[in-house]
Amino acid sequence: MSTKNRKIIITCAVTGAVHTPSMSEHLPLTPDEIAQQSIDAAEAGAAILHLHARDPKDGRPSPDPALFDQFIPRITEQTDAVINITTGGSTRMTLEERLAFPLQAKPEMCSLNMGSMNFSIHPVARKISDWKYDWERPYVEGMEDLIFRNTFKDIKRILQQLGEHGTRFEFECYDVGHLYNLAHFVDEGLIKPPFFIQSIYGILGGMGPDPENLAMVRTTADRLFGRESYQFSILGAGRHQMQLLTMGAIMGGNVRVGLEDSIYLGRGVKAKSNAEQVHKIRRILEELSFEIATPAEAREMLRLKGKEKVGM
Ligand code: KMH
Ligand code: ZN
Repeated sequence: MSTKNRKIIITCAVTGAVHTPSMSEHLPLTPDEIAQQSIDAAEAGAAILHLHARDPKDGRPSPDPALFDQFIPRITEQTDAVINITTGGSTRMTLEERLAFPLQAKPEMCSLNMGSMNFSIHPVARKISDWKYDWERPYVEGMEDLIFRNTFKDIKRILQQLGEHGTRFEFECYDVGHLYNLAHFVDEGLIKPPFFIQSIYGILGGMGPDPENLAMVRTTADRLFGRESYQFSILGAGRHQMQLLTMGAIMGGNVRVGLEDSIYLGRGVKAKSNAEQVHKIRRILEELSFEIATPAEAREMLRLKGKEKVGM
C-alpha cells in the first residue's frame, strides 16, 4: 500500500489467552471488564479490537460462544470499531472450539495464524510465586510441551469456511516462512488482496524482537506480494512492544497494542488498561506527524464487508 498520505490503523488485542490473572490485576477477565476495556480502547483510537473470551469464574481462556455473546453486542452498540475475533483461541483448544464463535458471528475480521509452531511463555512461570488460581501454573508451565497447531489443512478450512461469509483476516505471521505460507494460499486463489499482514516479533517459538527482522519481513513481503497488495502491521510482544511499533510505523506499517501482547506500559510499569497502551502509541505516532485511521478508514483500507453484515 502506498505510504503517501496514509493513515495508521491501531489494533488493540484486549485480553488474549497467553497472560494469566496472576501476571496483571489489570488483565480484563469478565465480560464486563472485556467490554469496558474494549470500549475505552476504541475511544482512545483503536480502529480494530482483537478479541478472545475468558471464563469469568477464574479468568481461564474459553471458546464458549455464550461468553462472547455477553460482551460483543455491548462493544458494537457503543463503538464503531471493527470486531476481529480470534481463530487462534489458545494452544489447548481444538480447531472446532476455536471456530465455534467465529462461524456463528461471521465477523468483519478474524485472526488467522499462518503456521504450526512452538508458542510459549513458560519461563515466566519461574518469576511468579503467588498464583491466584490453581489452573494458571500448569497452564503456563505446560506450554513448554504444546504445539500451536495450524496445519495447511486447518488454514484452508478457516479461509474457506469464514471467507464464504466475507470475513477478512489478520494474517498472524510469526516467522518469515509464514509469509511463504500466505503466498501459497494466494497462489491457490483462496485469498485476495489487500492482505493484512500482522508481523509478530518476540514470541518464544517465533522471530525474536531484533529490529533487523522488521526489515527482513518487509522486504520479503514486498517481494512476494508487492507493496500495493498488502497492509503491513507490527506486533511486538512484551517489553519490546512500543519500540518495535514505532519503528514499524516509520517503515510504513500499522500497529497492534493490547494486554494480550504486553502487560506493560513501559519499563517495569504495568499498563492499567488497554486504553493506556492505545493512548501511548497514539501519542508517539502523532508526535511523529502520523495520522491515526478511524474505523471507517480502516474498513476502507482493508476492504471489510461492514458492521451491518455480520451475524453478531
Ligand atoms: N497472541 C498473539 C501473539 C490469535 O489470537 O489468533 C497472536 C494472536 C493469535 O492474537
Ligand atoms: Zn489473539
